[in-house]
Amino acid sequence: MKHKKYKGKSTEAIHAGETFSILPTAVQDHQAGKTGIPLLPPIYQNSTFGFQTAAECASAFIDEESGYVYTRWGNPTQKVLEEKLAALEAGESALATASGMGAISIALLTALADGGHVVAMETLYSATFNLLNEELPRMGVETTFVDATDPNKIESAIRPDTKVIYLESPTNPLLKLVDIAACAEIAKSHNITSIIDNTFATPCSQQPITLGIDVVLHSMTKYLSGNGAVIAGAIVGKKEFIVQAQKEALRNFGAVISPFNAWLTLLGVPTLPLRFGRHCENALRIAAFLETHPAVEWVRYPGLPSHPQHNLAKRQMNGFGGMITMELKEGHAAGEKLVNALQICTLAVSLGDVRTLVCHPASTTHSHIPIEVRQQTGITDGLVRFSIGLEDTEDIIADLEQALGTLLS
Ligand code: LCS
Repeated sequence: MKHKKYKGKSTEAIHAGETFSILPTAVQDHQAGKTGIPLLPPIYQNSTFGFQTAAECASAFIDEESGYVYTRWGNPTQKVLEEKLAALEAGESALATASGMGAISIALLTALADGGHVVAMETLYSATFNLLNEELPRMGVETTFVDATDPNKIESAIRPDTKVIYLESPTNPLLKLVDIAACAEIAKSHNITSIIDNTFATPCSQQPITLGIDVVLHSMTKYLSGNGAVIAGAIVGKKEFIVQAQKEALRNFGAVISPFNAWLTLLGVPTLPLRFGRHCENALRIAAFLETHPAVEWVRYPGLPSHPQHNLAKRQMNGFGGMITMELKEGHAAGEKLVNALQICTLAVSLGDVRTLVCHPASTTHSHIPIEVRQQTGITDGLVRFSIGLEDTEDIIADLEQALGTLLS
């Protein structure tokens, strides 16, 4: 796939993927002089595609790049989105999926098609951890979890049967970073597939493929769509890997994106660079404010000099993102009190929304996990995670100030 080279991310987010030859009806109508070109791709809301002759149908089966047969195998609306994603992540090809977990599962099933062992970052999004720790072992795939903030620990865990190095940076919810270029180098030197979940950073902040990573994953539910309207995911990588993922695991396990969700995501992507810039600006100011508050024990934000990997963040990231994690001095009770007192910040899971979302894992998402296990993985009682939205900074700070104030009285 060839991409036009644009000078900036915003132009790319708006124009990449608009190769109208992949919109069959639109281009035919345009060529026949019947219509102008639709500037927003149509939603091809159909499960199957009809043919006039057996020969036409047979050729679509053989050359799937030029023809569509069945939406589980591909759909023109999905294809426009995929072209845009490949351009944004500087990858050869992309595959949109039904969810972020769909993307992670399909990428792992593809890279582990012949079985093997995984070396993974020890703190990952919880469902990813469950997939590696509970689901894949049932299929004979073992994972060694290591503190990948030290790339040497990855190298030491590699076995002769290791097929995948699996990373997230920044991690959910502790915002730890990995040195992406160093990890990619280790993977290359051992001929192992490197995979990274780039959901928190987005391609506006870092493009792991340009740092040597093989496969980039996204939950497009988050910043890429940005509208809080869809569950969607993406895999970006070499064409050979993407074609294999599409023809084998995706097709057979069925985690396909719906044409409508692909279209809704396409509405969000063009404003990603603009939104991401604002998420970053807001988050940096809010993180600095939180750090000075007497009810707060510590704040983790890659853009703050207090982040243990701030130098790596400055080297590797172009914008530190919209996620902030902090620890309250008074623990569990303070966490509950804070989320109850907030008025603009909304208590909700997920992230990357236009609204500021707040979550207190100990009383919600992680309440069923024994306290010793939570503490081992850093999910402490006073931990609060913010996905800073696009509201005016002053309003978010005022809301935080009044809610944190209730913890001091
Ligand atoms: N990767 C990361 C880093 C995530 O944060 C999530 C979801 C996923 C993958 C899975 O994406 P999905 O299948 O939901 O599209 N993170 C969530 C969170 O922190 N709260 O709710 C969902």
